[in-house]
Amino acid sequence: MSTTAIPPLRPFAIRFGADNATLEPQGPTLTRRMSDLEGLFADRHAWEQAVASGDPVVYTVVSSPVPEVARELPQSITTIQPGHTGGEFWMTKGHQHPDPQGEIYLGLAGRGGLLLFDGDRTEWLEITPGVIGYIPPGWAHRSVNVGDEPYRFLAVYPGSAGHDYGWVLTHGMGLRARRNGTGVDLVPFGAPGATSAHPHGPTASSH
Ligand code: M6P
Ligand code: ZN
Repeated sequence: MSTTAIPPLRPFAIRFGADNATLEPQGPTLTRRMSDLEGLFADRHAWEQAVASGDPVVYTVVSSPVPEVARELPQSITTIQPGHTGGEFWMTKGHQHPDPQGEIYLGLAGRGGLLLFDGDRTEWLEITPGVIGYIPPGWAHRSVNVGDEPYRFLAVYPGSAGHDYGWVLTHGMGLRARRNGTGVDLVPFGAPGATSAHPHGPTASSH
């Protein structure tokens, strides 16, 4: 099986291949390149240069066959490559759930951060292998690779939660994660040197 299953599903086991982040059975895979992250890095010029020089893959999302529909519980494995653009660590687009429901992330490999923003308060959780990050309903979430190796995590979320990317473009994420030597600087989202969150950003999309 390499496509999304149609309910009602029967109980089944999924084998996770830790070496290359495969799932068996496996559902759809999503690849996000630098060009897919328009309007998200503070330094637009650095982002344009990265797109022009190879448009690298920033992260991939491998899903199980469980569909994103009400009452089901889809899972996915996200792998964010190490890198930084304009001093900002490579990251996911980040999204809010249109239907405010919780989600969990379990660290599998590498060093990551989970940035959460409810429109007012911001939280930063360090996610390393074995750590579970809890995303409460109503908190937008973005993952960041703060290490030198691929950062990988398992996500489990309600099938009807949805993905609202426009919310992040409108509201930002409260903080940005910048590289500082071997460490991380968390700076205010609109700090000096940063452009606004979405001067030419894409519009909301469902994925
Ligand atoms: C995790 C889950 C997915 C999400 C993915 C990438 O695997 O939260 O639902 O799609 O991360 O994040 P984004 O959708 O923000 O690009
Ligand atoms: Zn989510």
